[in-house]
Amino acid sequence: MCKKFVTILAYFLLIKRVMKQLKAVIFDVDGTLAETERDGHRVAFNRAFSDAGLDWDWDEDLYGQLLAVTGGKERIQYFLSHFYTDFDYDGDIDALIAELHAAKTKHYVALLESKAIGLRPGVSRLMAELRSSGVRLAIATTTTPANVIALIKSTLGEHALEWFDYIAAGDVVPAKKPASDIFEHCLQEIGLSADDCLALEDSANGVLASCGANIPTVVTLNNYTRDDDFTGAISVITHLGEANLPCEYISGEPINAPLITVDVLKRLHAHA
Ligand code: XBP
Ligand code: MG
Repeated sequence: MCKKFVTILAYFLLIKRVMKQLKAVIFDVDGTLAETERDGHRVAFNRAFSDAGLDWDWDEDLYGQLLAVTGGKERIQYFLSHFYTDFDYDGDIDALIAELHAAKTKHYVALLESKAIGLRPGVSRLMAELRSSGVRLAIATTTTPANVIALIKSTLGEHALEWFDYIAAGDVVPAKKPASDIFEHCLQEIGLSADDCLALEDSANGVLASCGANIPTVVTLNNYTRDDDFTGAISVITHLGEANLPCEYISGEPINAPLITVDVLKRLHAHA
């Protein structure tokens, strides 16, 4: 009786795995599509501070610490509450933060328009492969929608905005990553369950968010996130890889390939 039950359960699990289909890949933006933080967002924040007559200067190390908090407005708040507690301001601090952030967004978009930042290895290649295999694309990010649009336009061209079924970004949900809200919102908009999708992330906060929404997740780490805790991710690799620049496996399910292709993603997804 017990043996029969185990056999049925084994068949059930096998069928479930065979029937599991990768229908969409949900991309994070900052750190995953492009290395935008150090030479993009950080620079834009500093320009906005300087325009406002503030002597705040976020150097590369400080910015790495500030990345513990997602969202630009939230990051400025975190800076004031944890790093510059002596800041004395008589006016409405929330209004000041909102103004600084709006100015920062303008500087950031201008930086992208000047082509200051390109995509990470393999991003464009993988997107093209996914599209020709019929796997849908979506985005789930903490960053402001204008930033995502500017990045896609400046790197892939305006037409590429149509490649994405949905772009979930910024304040569209009340709680940013590591909360799972942005991924849950994205799933709802694209009409798929977590099991049908795979998320590509670069940070611990991102993995907490995607795994919190039960989406199998692969990580491409970067300089700011290489020491992050990626518990819950299927695999961690250096980047997606190009023909002349193979990716390196870091941890989790082995990749056994120089490039992250649609087939590799399907295999990882099936194992999740
Ligand atoms: C990264 C973020 C963002 C950007 C700044 O988001 O945390 O806050 O650093 O963008 P993700 P804003 O990794 O989810 O793409 O200033 O527009 O918030
Ligand atoms: Mg990220």
